[in-house]
Amino acid sequence: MLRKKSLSRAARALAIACFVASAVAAADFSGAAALEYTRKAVAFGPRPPGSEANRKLQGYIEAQLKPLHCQISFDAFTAQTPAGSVPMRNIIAKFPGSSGRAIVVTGHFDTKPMPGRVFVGANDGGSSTGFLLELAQVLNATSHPDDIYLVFFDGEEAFGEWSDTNGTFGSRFLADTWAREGMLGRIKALINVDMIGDKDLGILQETMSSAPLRRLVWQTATDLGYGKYFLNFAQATEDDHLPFLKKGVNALDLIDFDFGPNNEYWHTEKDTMDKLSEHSCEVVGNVLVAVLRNV
Ligand code: 1BN
Ligand code: ZN
Repeated sequence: MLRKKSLSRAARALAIACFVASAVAAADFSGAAALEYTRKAVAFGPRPPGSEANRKLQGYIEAQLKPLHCQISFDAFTAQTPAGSVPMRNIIAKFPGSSGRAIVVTGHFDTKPMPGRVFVGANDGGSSTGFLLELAQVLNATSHPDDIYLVFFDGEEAFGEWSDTNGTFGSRFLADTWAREGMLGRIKALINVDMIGDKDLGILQETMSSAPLRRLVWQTATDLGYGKYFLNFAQATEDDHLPFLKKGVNALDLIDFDFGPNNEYWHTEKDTMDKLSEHSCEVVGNVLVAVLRNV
């Protein structure tokens, strides 16, 4: 009897160990999966705000999030752009915690409007979308004390030349919404990812970003053996973190802004899937998953 009981105890312990191991395995960030999501997003073709392809991609993002344990909301607005009024919509997935505080990871899904050219933005718009969709899978399988928000921004790109009022349409709108709602004070950290799929990965130190948050990310990368991908090179770069930074949020931009020789793939028809790698997505994914635990 005693023997039978201890056997069943052993079996239960083994079952629990297997369950824990599988939960941990399920929580690993897969660069291959992130790249596959990216490929699906890019297959919609050029995805400028207001386009049919942009709407179809929104449907795809929503369909991937729907089966997960997250609350999906939409932040729709009409942006005044140099090309006129354009409907835009951010997609927000909240993975609830219990601490009352929040961590936000953001990226954009739109591609730069380039009339007459086929700009598919595999890295610029595609990789951030694929990255966030894979991060959603990881968060779905992991417990976390803080609310974690994943935000898919529309309208990051400028219609023509970038300026304070042309570009970051979605992030400016959400920063205003969250300010009104009293959400900004709950945010421990906001990290934006952009162009992180580049095969030749090199993330610059964005100088307007929060220095302590940047140090945490760089230290985490070094600890994981990924130091060489997180450069010593520092440069101010405007992106979707900026509207939040301007409102006092602890925010950081992770961007590889050296895409191809002399950045020649950036905003050109050369920004295609063959310039990306699973490994680059996985490096940034593993670093961010570790940072989310320690921020
Ligand atoms: C990043 C990717 N950005 C646009 N696509 C923001 C940016 C705009 C970065 C102008 C540098 C210059
Ligand atoms: Zn761009």
